[in-house]
Amino acid sequence: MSADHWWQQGIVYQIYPRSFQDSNGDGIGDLDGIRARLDHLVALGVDAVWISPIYPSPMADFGYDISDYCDIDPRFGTLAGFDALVSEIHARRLKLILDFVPNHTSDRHPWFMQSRSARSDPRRDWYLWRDPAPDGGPPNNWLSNFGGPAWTLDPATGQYYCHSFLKEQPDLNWRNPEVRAAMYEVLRFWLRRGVDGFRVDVLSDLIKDEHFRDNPPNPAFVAGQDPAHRWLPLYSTDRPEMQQIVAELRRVVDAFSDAASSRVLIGELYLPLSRMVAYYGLSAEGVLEGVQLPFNFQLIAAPWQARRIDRLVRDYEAALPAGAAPNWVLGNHDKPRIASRVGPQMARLAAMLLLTLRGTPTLYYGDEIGMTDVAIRPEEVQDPFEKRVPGKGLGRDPERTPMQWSDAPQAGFTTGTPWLRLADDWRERNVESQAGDPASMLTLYRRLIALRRAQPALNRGGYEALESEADVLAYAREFEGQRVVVLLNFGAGAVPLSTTPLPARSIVLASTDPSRGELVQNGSLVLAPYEGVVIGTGSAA
Ligand code: ISL
Ligand code: CA
Repeated sequence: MSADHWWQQGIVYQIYPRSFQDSNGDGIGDLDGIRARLDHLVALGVDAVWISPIYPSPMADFGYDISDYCDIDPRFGTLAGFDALVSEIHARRLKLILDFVPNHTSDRHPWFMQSRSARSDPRRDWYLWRDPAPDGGPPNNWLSNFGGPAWTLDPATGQYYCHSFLKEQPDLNWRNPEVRAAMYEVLRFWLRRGVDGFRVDVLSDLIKDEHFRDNPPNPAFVAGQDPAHRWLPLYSTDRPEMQQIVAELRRVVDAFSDAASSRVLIGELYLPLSRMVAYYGLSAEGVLEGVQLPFNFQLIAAPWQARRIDRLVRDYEAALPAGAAPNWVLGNHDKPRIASRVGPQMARLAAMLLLTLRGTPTLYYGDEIGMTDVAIRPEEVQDPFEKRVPGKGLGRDPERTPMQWSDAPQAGFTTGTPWLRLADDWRERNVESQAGDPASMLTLYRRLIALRRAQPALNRGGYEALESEADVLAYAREFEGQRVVVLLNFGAGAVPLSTTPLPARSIVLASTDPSRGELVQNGSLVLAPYEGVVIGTGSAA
């Protein structure tokens, strides 16, 4: 496998722009704010920034409802400001990945306003319009991911339109060639401005069943859980026709790639493993024609036990088509934060796992300082999902709170009132306080990232699962004869390692335990509770 592309060797950092840095005191993060904080990314050592949507939007879903694909929302900045950001990002040898939201527009997008204006409008077919069922109800049983039916009646024209999310997010009709052409032009617009790739929102859902058949019941559904899971999304997700669209998207982006700068597509896919890897688009000739990185979210749902994660990594490695680039994710703006899911000690282990597995890591802003989910009072809820399906723990505000930069007022995020409350711990937990602390989460992240960069075995090497004892996950990474062994103790007890073979003349290159030294005595080692170590023969980072 050639590992020459930046998106294979690099590390992606996700910024939720509302919450990263406000530059003008309105309490909402913006592009100038991001520009002012690029040095944090450089010090951290990441390679690419993915910014969640920054386009003009009524903000019904905080930017995932787009009313103009080719401009910047005034709350975030201007196109000129965007161009300045691109130059500064590139000047720092970082890459920029934008969020591309092809499944739906805002209901305020001119395309939808035209489409809904009359059945005879030339843009009518750009969206999914259907007659009511015989009883006047929705055309089928499909559900919105955010609660309620996926259909809303437009009384003026007497038809329902489909929306996989809010009614303010009507789904585009990707069977219509004009829609495809228009959306490919959107990609070209940003590629010409120099962006290095796109994270593609809900990639699996663009094409729906041509007969709009009812989804079948989900046998695993338990009353009280997310109501959207009542049916299996058989006819609304991951249809066979998706593969052709994915290949088309890839060709659009590839046309802008050259030896000096290859552009990347990252697909957001919540699918079972065998279906997720299909989005690499393996052709009959053995060529990968799909997205280069179908997001691998398995660590987000995984039970945090060594044996379970060992199995999951092996299965993933085995399922990858030849030449496919793996990737790993611990969290994002839709899921509870890793530090809250597994606790502060295990979050350090999780950082080591993310940064030593084979494949591109994506890091969610704030995780590098161990930010946790923040309880949001009912009267302060911002997320439309929580508003529509309250009290089930589905809301996404807790993982979207402002970045904690320092112990200055409002954690240095804004001089105004933040759009969402800060975590209570911001005076102690922030970038400034952790930067000089050898025991901090930030120091651990910086060290692991530097080590990954310094050790070809970690960023380019193969993956070899190792047998190990107790609740320890063990694997080796090897590149051109250089071997690194990773040992992660998921258990609450100390583990004297006796069976895992360590490289000759081993030293500890990194540990989650800041008090651990370099020495490995007599080729053996006792792992502390929840300790992870990287063992190799080079010098420690
Ligand atoms: O159904 C899901 C997974 O089981 C959801 O997580 C869903 O796939 C996911 O929420 C899609 O997320 C993306 O699209 C949404 C937006 O609200 C999210 O923030 C975005 O990441 C609609 O654009
Ligand atoms: Ca602002």
